[in-house]
Amino acid sequence: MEYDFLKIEKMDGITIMKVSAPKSLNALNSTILREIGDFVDNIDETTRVLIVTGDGEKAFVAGADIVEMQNLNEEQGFEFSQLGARAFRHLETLDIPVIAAINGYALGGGLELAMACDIRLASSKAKFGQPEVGLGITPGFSGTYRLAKLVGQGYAKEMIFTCKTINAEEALRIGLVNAVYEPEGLMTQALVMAQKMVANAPLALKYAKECINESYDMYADDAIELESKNFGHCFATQDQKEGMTAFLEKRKPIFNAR
Ligand code: DAK
Repeated sequence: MEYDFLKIEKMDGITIMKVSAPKSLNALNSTILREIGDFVDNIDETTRVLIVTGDGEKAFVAGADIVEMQNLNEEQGFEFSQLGARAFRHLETLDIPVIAAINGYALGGGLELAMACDIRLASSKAKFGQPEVGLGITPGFSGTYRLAKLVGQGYAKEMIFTCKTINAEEALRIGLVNAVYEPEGLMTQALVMAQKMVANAPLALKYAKECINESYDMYADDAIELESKNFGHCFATQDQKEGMTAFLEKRKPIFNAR
């Protein structure tokens, strides 16, 4: 499918998905949300790591599109929320690692998009916030859930209740992002991290991601059981044979595509 608001670039197992609506600082309208949903639903088998970023130097994504949301009624508000929530949940549960390269404003739905990714790398110019209650709404693409999960309820409530915007240094301090780079180095660093992941066994990555994602909402015994099951599944893969044989033969492993 051709996209109006997504730019897709592919290289050596890595795909970059760039949200591109420069006139509104990449704000998410329903067409963009549908396009993200479609892209994630149909991601091809050659993609081993996905990088999500925003077009331009100013914004990752400056939120959901306020122009479109302005006149929604209750039912349409629910549908709009579901569109984003569904696409972001599928992104979060993709069986490959997803890195957000946050190049500027990540506000509202933009921060929610970044939080649906596995890892967040930020430009030193990035700014983060959930300004929804100042617009008369709650975060609608799972921000209340994921922000509290990432930074703890206290700080999440402070950000959401006060609409405070924080800079990259503060985001790093509270664990919202993994690392901060100068703007010109951000994509290079995202690619370096992605290449390290591409070099590892795809099915083992998939099982490890599933364990980390699922175990958050499980009892300890269930989480430990899931890890044992997935550990066992690895021994049915060619990648396990190759990984261990390569180690013993003192060479680099060559892993199968996923
Ligand atoms: N929506 C639509 N247009 C936006 C936008 C947005 N979120 N953010 C920026 N723009 C547009 C501006 O209106 C402006 O358009 P023109 O005037 O040029 O036509 C253009 O982008 C450039 O923005 P500024 O002129 O304002 O640029 P500044 O550098 O002065 O300021 C800013 C940059 C990012 C600080 C500022 O634009 C800003 O505060 N933007 C709004 C940020 C925001 O509040 N984002 C959160 C949106 S609410 C739900 C579903 C989803 C959500 C909630 C509920 N359900 C249905 C339950 C999620 C909600 C949100 O994400």
